[in-house]
Amino acid sequence: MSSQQTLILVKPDGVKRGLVGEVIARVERKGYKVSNLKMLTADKSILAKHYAEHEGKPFYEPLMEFMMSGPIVAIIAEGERVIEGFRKLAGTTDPTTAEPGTIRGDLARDMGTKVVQNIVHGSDSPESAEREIKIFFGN
Ligand code: IDP
Ligand code: MG
Repeated sequence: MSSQQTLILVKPDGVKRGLVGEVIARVERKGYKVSNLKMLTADKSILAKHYAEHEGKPFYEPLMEFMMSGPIVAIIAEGERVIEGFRKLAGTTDPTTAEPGTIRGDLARDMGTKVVQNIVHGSDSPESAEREIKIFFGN
């Protein structure tokens, strides 16, 4: 398989807790290359595009509020099978049951909030990666 790019977001909880370096270090130690990165505070229109698949779900509005609650860091990472590889590094969505050794398993837990705060986002397919990279970095 040829080299891929994925979109990683360090969510507001990760930035507030000072885990930007920890996330990047894990990506780099795995051997992926960081090819672009920026800090921003997301607005509703960017998040509505990014999370379009979740519109109408019970956690959608809390997710939007949470993602706007502070700065985030958007990262493009590159490498062979990086989309799948970063999802494994991140761990499953629920941080309580995410495997130890993963970002979410090691660094997050259920905080009793309406939306799960789990430090990172990672694209889940080549189509999502292409779409999400355009949303955050343009063409
Ligand atoms: P993912 O980030 O592991 O790909 P998605 O299903 O795409 O998970 O959901 C996007 C984000 O929405 C999750 O990372 C999490 O922050 C939040 N979320 C997903 N499912 C739930 C839920 O059932 N309750 C609360 N928050 C959720
Ligand atoms: Mg997802």
